[in-house]
Amino acid sequence: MGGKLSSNHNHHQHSNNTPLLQQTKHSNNNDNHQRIVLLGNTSSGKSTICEMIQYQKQHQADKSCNTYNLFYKVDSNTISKTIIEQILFASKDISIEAIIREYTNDCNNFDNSTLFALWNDQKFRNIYQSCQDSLNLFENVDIFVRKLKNHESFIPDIYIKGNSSGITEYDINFDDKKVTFVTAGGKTSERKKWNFCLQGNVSVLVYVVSLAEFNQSGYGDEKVNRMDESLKLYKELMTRVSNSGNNTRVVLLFTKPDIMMRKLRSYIEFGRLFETETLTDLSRIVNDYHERDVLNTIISSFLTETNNIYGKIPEYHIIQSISELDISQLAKLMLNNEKNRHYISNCLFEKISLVRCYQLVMAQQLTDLTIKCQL
Ligand SMILES: Nc1nc2c(ncn2[C@@H]2O[C@H](COP(=O)(O)OP(=O)(O)O)[C@@H](O)[C@H]2O)c(=O)[nH]1
Ligand SMILES: [Mg+2]
Repeated sequence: MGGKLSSNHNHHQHSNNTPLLQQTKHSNNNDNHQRIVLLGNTSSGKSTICEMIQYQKQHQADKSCNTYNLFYKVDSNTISKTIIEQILFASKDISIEAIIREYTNDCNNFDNSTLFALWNDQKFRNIYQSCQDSLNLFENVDIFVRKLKNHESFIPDIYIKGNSSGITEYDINFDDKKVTFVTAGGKTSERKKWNFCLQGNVSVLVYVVSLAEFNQSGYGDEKVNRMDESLKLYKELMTRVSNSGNNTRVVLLFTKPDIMMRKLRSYIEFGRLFETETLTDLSRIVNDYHERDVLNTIISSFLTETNNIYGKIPEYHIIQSISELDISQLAKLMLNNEKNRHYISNCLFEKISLVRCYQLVMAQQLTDLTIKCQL
């Protein structure tokens, strides 16, 4: 697993003696080679972002070619098998084996049809839900199953990805510009390689934070909260950037807003006090389940740290890394040097649903309703 695109990206060895965060020689819009470095905790979406950008570029370059096939490196049956095996391995619920045996006797041969059957079984879904966050299980099984059932063309391992290790470089051409996206694994054991990514020219340093990690524990360390860990790592990184004396462009990228919303709507507790002052850009975001309060609190904590250390507020964007629209907007913003715009994923501006309206009416909380028609 892990969805390695071996033909499209490279693993590199780096020497130890190049200075960190050298002032990039090409720092304006006319650069013909940029180096964009993405760092952040494990599972924050770094590889997904690079692969989605690479996929989109390839698709734009040759619309007639079946890009899905080029990127389709892992068969969906193999991914279904891995999903079931991981849930079986991770769960402490002894009934899981019996549930799986209701659908198959051959525990060496799970495939898509086994996953479809199990995913329809509420007992199996409950077990998955109960251990998902503590055991770092895949978060997009629902989307994966739905897309398979609808026979959609999609790259399965964009949604279900294993942890990456080492440094990976993706060379992508944007018109006359060559951009190298560099990422490194985010697990504790991988973080010492971050320095290598920062050697040499860095056009943009992107720090990626998953908004869904507020209730997750550190990878391999249950005592650590993953969001606190991300903030601590960010502080350390920013201190290094600041000490290097270079005016490196820093972008904070918040991912998984959809999963954050899903968690809050299932009444998973945020467990921290809300920041009272709301960032202007976030004021229009839905707040039925404190989505805006949570988002504002997380983002504000990162912005405050940057301001304390670096003396300025960095750019920030909120994207769903699996959304083609969000990815194309992000690529534009990073390459065009649009430093003052914050991109916020559309998924956070959901219109109020009929179900939610009904709930509000029943709770006598709906005091005013305006319906506008566009003819
Ligand atoms: N639903 C959803 N899933 C995401 C998002 N970003 C990343 N993922 C999923 O999170 C998992 C881990 O992402 P990955 O790119 O491997 O993280 P990395 O460890 O930072 O490289 C993958 O299965 C992605 O599909 C997002 O914004 N929304
Ligand atoms: Mg990765």
